[in-house]
Amino acid sequence: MKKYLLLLCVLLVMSWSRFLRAGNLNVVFLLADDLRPDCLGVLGHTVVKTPNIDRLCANGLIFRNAYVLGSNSGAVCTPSRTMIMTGMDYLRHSPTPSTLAQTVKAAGYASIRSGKAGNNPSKLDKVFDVHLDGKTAEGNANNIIGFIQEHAGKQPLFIYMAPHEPHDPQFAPDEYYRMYKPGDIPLPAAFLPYHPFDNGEMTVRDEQTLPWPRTRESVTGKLARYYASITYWDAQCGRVIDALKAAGQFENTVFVVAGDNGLSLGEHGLLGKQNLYEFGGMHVPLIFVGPGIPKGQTQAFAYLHDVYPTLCELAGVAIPDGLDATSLVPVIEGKQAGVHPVMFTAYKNCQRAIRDERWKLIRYPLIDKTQLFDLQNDPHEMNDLAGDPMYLQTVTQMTALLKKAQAEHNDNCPLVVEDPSPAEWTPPSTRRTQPLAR
Ligand SMILES: [Ca+2]
Repeated sequence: MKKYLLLLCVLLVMSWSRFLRAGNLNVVFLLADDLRPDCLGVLGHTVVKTPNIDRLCANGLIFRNAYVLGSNSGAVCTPSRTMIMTGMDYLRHSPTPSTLAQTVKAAGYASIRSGKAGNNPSKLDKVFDVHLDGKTAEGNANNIIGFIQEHAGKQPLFIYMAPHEPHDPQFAPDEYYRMYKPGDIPLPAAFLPYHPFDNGEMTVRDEQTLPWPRTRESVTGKLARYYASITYWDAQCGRVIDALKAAGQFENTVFVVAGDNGLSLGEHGLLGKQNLYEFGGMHVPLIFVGPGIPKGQTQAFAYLHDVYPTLCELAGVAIPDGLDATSLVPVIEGKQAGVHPVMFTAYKNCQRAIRDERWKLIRYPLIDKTQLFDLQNDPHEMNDLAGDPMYLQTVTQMTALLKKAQAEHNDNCPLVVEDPSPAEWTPPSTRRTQPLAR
């Protein structure tokens, strides 16, 4: 009898310590707005300065191939952030069983979202215990630091910092603008003055933030502001990290650093996120840091909204049944090389793409055009192989994979239309030099 009582006590202590560990991990989600998948020092960028994120992520796991699934609107931020919060694919249109904020709240977390308002349905923001728009990265950091000081140690914290930066107009105080000289900044690898054909979204808002043709001066000027805004954002992330350290909460916190979508900034003659190039709209930075997370890099494919179940699993919170997103923890723990065999991305009804480890196919149904790139030898997609008879079989295979992915994602966008438009396009004559309003 004594033996059984002892066993019972041991079991109780074990489950209690498990509960404590699970319940005590804070979650800090640092989501930048329009941060490219290469624009952090820790990702190998040679110009932009991000010392705080670099220090944090030096011990983290970098997902090199993370993507937003796609967008049904030019404002890619909105479906992206909605997918993050719901864990659901935007193409399926099914309701979420529970939002990320609802899930952590039910698990006993104190939660704050401080960031750009109106970037996702406000009903998703209202679930957070505190939801604020701090207007700038500094204002948002201030909100979050106050929240840490008030709640740290009393409840586990869920912090979602989602400021406006570095989205145009690429805000930063002057001291940051002074750090970057356009003349010192190299042009993007795939720079072109014009995009060579009509991708279905040539004159959307983002594309009008510089005149045509794109020039060295205009693009490097924009890049200088963009890098300044990133460095400013990084400094504010550093203040939040310091506040966690001061509160004794840094060691038991899981961090995720990510961007809500990519940005072209001169690649292929484009500026915005309304395209499916690798250095375009959907490819994003994604890094996890925290207890039990190994240091290194993975080429495993990830969807940005996989962050939802992944954070739950890392923090010890039960993942709700019925999410479309997939936990990346098997990759993080080294138990699986990947959870998505290929990566499918979509933009409105004018662009679809599929990639595997080597090949990338982009289909433009409205102009009956296909591109094929060998990403191993041409990571910036400068050499379209689709018209080369040598690659006919690869185009056929990748198109079959694209159709299969469409079926899996409940995507009914036709890949062939009856009366395709001409691929040629002429830039408008507007000479807009000032950034448009946000
Ligand atoms: Ca965005």
